Amino acid sequence: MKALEGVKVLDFTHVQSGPTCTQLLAWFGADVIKVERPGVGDATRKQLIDKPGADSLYFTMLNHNKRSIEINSKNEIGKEVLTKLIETCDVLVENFAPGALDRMGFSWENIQKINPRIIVASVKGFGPGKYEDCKVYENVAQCAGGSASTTGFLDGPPVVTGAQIGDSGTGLHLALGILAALFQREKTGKGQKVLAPMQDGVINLCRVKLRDQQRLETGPLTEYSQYGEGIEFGDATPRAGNDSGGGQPGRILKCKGWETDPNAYTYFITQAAVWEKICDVIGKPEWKTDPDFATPKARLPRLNQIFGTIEDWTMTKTKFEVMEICNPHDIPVGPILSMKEIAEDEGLRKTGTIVEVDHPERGKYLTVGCPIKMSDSPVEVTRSPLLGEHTVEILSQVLGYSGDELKRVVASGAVGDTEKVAAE
Ligand code: CAO
Repeated sequence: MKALEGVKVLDFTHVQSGPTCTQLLAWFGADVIKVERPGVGDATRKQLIDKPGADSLYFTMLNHNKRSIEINSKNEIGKEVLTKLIETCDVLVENFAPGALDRMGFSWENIQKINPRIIVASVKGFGPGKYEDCKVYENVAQCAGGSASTTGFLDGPPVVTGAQIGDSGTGLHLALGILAALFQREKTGKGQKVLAPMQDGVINLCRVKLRDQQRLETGPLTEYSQYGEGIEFGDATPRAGNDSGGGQPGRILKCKGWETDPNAYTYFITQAAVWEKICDVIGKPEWKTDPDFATPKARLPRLNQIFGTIEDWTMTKTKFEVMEICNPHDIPVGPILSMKEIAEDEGLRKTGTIVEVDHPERGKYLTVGCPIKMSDSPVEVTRSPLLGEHTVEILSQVLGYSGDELKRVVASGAVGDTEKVAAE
């Protein structure tokens, strides 16, 4: 038994934002039917190719546990098949450019007429307003959502983050909206429209930076490094390097080996509750009673000196030794783990967060499994589908096409290469 068993999802998504959402729904147990353009499929299948002839890691890592059907949504018979899928499914998820679904003839009004219980969930770059018609990719959303302007160092340009907060972040937001809409449908019997604009999702994740924007009105942001450095604040939340975003000052500090290893660093948080223990660990017991260091307020203008001294200590240890020494004292620290270290982490493999999957075209590869763990809805990650792998299965088992009806649909070419599909 899985949490979403019995829920059918018509997955009209492509690239990253939409597919991350439907992949989560599939991991929760929904039957996710991915509709792809005949002969072409999701553009990511053939992007960033590492093994000629095989679906890319970009595609395989975003489309596990789904079934694939090829349908030309601009062809009359293709539209007939899609209409039947809309009748049958509980949720339609899409992240086409604005207006694309309407141009196919599937406006919200038309979809509601076909199936009033269906939930139509969309990712768009922007919400209603002057940018609503724009196409958007990850980094555009990071820039328009306040992330880039607040990431990086004060003396450098805005920086985008490696975490795909615009795409995968919005996919998560959308999944949450879909689940809430399914829950509401239990009481109302009606579907609804769910919209997750990427800009809004990024702004939601940058909430603390809007907090700081408003705090600027009443004075400098004392936990930012620039405060201790005597650099004046402007009128917008500045870039804060690796300063902690919360009320407990923190920094990234060098560890043993930093000269040659780009990831020999630790994050170190000088949480007030454990300040005295930090003083003992780094060999500065006198700071416990020194009025310049004894209170959080007194420490704020001296953060560069404090973290400089802590770094003198961390540089004598590896990032893992720092962790082993600090953890027993409840001092919050974290090693900067490289993707190589994460890929090799046995603990993450045991919990199913890093998973090895076998694929007929590319062999074994690593992926990120479901990051949400449920005690009564276990996740087994299965490989992504080949293009149109389930076309016949879905036409016959889900939509009930058989005999001459099935032959008519296949012969039309609306569901992929006629000969190939007929052979199946
Ligand atoms: N059969 C026939 N046509 C199909 C089809 C199918 N199965 N699936 C898609 N198409 C058509 C669409 O109808 C559209 O045609 P029209 O422009 O004539 O209406 C066309 O394919 C292209 O769709 P698109 O505009 O969505 O795709 P794109 O590659 O040009 O743009 C993207 C990609 C991501 C910029 C755009 O889809 C978008 O802005 N999406 C919303 C925001 C989003 O999710 N961005 C994140 C993507 S992840 O980085």
